[in-house]
Amino acid sequence: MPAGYRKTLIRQIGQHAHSEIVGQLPEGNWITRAPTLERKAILLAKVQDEAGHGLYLYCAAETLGVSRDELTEKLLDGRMKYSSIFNYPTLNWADMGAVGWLVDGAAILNQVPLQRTSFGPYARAMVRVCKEESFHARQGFDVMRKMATGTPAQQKMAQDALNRLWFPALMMFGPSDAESTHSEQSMAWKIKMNSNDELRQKFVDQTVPQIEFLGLELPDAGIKWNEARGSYDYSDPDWSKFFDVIQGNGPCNVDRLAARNKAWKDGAWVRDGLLAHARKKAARKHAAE
Ligand code: BYC
Repeated sequence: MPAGYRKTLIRQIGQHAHSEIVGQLPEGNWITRAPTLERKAILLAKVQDEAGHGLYLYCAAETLGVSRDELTEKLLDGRMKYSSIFNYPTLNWADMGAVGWLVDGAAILNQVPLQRTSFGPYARAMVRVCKEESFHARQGFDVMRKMATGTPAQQKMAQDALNRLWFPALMMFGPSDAESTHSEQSMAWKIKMNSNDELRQKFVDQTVPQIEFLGLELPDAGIKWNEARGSYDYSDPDWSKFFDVIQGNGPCNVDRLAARNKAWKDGAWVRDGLLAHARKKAARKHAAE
């Protein structure tokens, strides 16, 4: 395997795994405050799914010769990135709808093509991840539908969540193709199957009719159907904000990394205990042979 191919895969799969793990935090924030028992059970299951996605992805990365501890340490000291979207706060219950609908919706568009990526362990992990993400996106849309057709206060919360998360969701696909450093090589290697702008356009085209169905206002005055292109025109996100967020200066970067560092530190005794148990088991097996 060429060194560059391996390095790019470790970067992308590792960052993807970290995103799943850090991505539990904004939604985890609402588990104790879900409005009904049913919504709580659904949200809890979704957040657990994200932990599972992280696990499949770390396992896929391990097949490339990098350990999970090594990847985790690089996340914790800021050497590796995770998706920019998880550096925004979740301020009201409608955000749980908007995250499932927009964030998981964007993730699906990006990940469905990755089921055909050239590296088997990554492609196979994506099959299950995509099935689960489809459920996540639908539950998000369902929360959003309930809020958007609810009381005037609920409708306002739904609109506010859409307005705040729209541009951050567009940024999930990465910088514009002109500024994407890895796209050309990654597409040649089939690590990436589509360019950032292609997937972003697909997301806009898929989501605008859903916004209209919900009866919400469009979050961007620049959204207009373009007959000649057969697609919606839309305004570019403020890319300076995107680069600021991925450099560590988003609204929640410090909190997110602090939460992951605390979890890693607090969980040390569990890891030590499991390793001690595994060593004892192996020694017993060895003695019996
Ligand atoms: N956020 O050359 P480019 C989820 C970085 S989890 C942060 O275009 P590439 C979910 C990029 O790393 C969703 N950084 O990069 C979980 C590079 O910097 P480095 C995560 C970003 O890799 C829980 C630089 O910008 N999905 O769905 O060719 C709950 C130049 O960019 C971002 C994946 O990870 C960003 N948004 O393309 C709910 C999918 N965008 O590394 C949901 C797999 C770019 O040189 N990953 N950067 O320092 C990919 O498909 C690609 O890595 C990306 C970026 C399209 C994200």
